[in-house]
Amino acid sequence: MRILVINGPNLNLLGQREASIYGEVTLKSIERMVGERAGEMGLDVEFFQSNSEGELIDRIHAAHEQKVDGIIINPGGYTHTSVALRDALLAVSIPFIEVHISNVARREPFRQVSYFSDIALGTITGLGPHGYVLALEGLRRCIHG
Ligand code: CA2
Repeated sequence: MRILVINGPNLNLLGQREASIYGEVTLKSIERMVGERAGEMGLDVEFFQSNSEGELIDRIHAAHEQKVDGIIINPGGYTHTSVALRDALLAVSIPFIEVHISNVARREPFRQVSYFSDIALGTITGLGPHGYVLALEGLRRCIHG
């Protein structure tokens, strides 16, 4: 089973700024943690981060060609704005879980809208970096039963 983990804009800054909201763990160490758990679970996992909407869309299209079975995505700020990224996920029909590190429900009103939640298998929010590991487990269960 092949899984792709996608992180959107500014998440490359994790662990370097705004630690009070996003914590002190870097994206590299999140990827290491998810990679280790995927290894234990016998899953193939790849990681992609971009600050550009077009690159994120191109990566989702490529995932379709690669026959990726499931996607874990934190669309960052695009969560609340990007019809184009939503359309890309709909176009490839790859099941995905939406992850947010912070509890968006507790934040500004504009963060209460997600262009992804209604088409995701599920959403994990507010559990910090561990949310990505939980998403991996959820994805395997949803896809494999
Ligand atoms: O909580 C999340 O994971 C978010 O997707 C993060 C996005 C935010 O726009 C969403 O509303 C919720 C922002 C990512 C910015 O990440 C930073 C990390 C460190 C320092 C600065 C920004």
